[in-house]
Amino acid sequence: MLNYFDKALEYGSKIAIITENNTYTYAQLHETSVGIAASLLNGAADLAAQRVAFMVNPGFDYVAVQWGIWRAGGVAVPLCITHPLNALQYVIEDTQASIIVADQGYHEMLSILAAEKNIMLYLPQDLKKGSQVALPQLNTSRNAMILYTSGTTNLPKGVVTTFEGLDAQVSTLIKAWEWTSNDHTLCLLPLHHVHGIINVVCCAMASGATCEFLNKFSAQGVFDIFNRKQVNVFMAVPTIYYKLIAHWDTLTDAAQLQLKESYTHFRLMISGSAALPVTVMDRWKEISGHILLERYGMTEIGMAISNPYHGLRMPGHVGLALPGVNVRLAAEDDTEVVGEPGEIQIKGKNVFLAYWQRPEETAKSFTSDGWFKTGDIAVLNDGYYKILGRNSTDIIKSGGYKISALEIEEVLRTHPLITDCAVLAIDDEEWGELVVAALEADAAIDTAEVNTWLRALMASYKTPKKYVVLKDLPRNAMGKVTKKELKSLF
Ligand code: MLC
Ligand code: AMP
Repeated sequence: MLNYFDKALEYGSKIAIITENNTYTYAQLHETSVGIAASLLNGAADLAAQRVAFMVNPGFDYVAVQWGIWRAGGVAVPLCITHPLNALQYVIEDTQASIIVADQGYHEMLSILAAEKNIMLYLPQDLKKGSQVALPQLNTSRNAMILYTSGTTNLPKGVVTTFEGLDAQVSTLIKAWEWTSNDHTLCLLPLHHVHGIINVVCCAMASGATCEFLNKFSAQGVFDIFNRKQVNVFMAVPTIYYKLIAHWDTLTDAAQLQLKESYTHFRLMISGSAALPVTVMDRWKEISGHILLERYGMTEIGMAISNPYHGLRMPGHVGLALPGVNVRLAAEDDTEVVGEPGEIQIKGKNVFLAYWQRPEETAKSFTSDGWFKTGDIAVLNDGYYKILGRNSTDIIKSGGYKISALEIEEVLRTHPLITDCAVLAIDDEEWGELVVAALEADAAIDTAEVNTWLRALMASYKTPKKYVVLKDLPRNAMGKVTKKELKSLF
């Protein structure tokens, strides 16, 4: 990771980033990130692992700010650009960020919080003007990034990764998927999660490849870029492939023919972040001629398991352990199991350092002999891992986003007309899983009003897509809500 910066100088005039309005070379990225680092340092020798939160749209400024933070010795905390203020505030306060860098469009929302908390708030363009100063020498064991992930606790946890960890996550993918400086990828994923940050942007930048950005996903927008025949490596979540297929079906024969030609230009198309339905894989092959490469990962570990670049890509399976990543299946007592389903446990330099300021949570997520417990259950078939499910029904995956049922329940219970509630997932062809909620409330409660109220408090993708209202939620003898029973109501 730290040697990206020197490599960027070597790549020099090569195009690093393409946005809707501009192209930027590696030399520009290098120079701009030095300026940003100098401004962030503001006379100090080293940010000394201060957390710098940044809310910058995907594109050149995002990467330049990320690099600038790292080069100044800060810890990069990317904020989700669609989160409402209270969700942003949670991350800013939890990380005790001392600096925020935000695009103009987000300044108004963040300015009161920044002033109240005495946090410096900058625009990316203000920072770019920094002059040349000596930048700190960074050790790879230093903290580099904190990403927030929902889990089995009601509040999201910050996942801390060091430079060494990020390096391991990136280098295994460059090797396994054969990234080179001739590659040209398209980034349409959000940049506060590993899929977009590590697999797309960091792998591209570390390889001297070109990364093109599409800021607002639309199937036609993707196809327009494909038709330019420059993109040759593409990564997305299964929902995106579903949406691309649905749009393809509406196209004229001529438009389909044009796209078919553009697909011959690709060398690799990957799916991950959620289970890829075999029906989507088959249909995509029919349309594009490409066998999607499915892989498995997690915020805490980057990628761990992948179908091979060369060789059999087994439908319904996530593949084999990536180079440098140790994978085992374990029983509930954390002993290894062979030939039967078990929890995926991971060891390797790719594994995160800790949950930010949560030593107990961190300790609980590792076995006594240092394996990270993913909570995902899998089985090995002919040497290929197949994901069977998760050991918690409170974790929901919708369109590739991980959503905590407990987090939503906690907020719903603060509504004055809701006495109790249960949030659960139902299967959905397009989204993988859909969030739904059962409310214990007076039947007269207006669920549309509840939804509007909730959307002011959390990202809209987390809000339930369906509600049922019950006088009493079904409970077992212990008084615990029986979510399985509720599922049938949807
Ligand atoms: C959007 N909506 C969703 C949703 N995304 N609802 C449920 N689940 C989702 N994932 C809803 C919005 O709330 C909105 O509702 C409506 O859909 C339109 O919103 P949008 O923003 O215009 O949607 P769209 O751009 O079409 O987004 C779909 C998507 C997006 C698939 C492009 O969800 C996405 O980028 N997903 C990828 C997430 C990701 O990167 N995950 C990786 C995590 S890392 P309304 O009511 O307002 O109309 C990880 C590790 C690993 O998992 O292995 O990679
Ligand atoms: P996140 O915590 O957002 O990084 O999401 C990680 C989770 O996504 C994993 O723990 C899995 O449950 C799920 N996941 C990622 N890739 C796959 C895949 N290919 N198939 C099934 N589940 C996946």
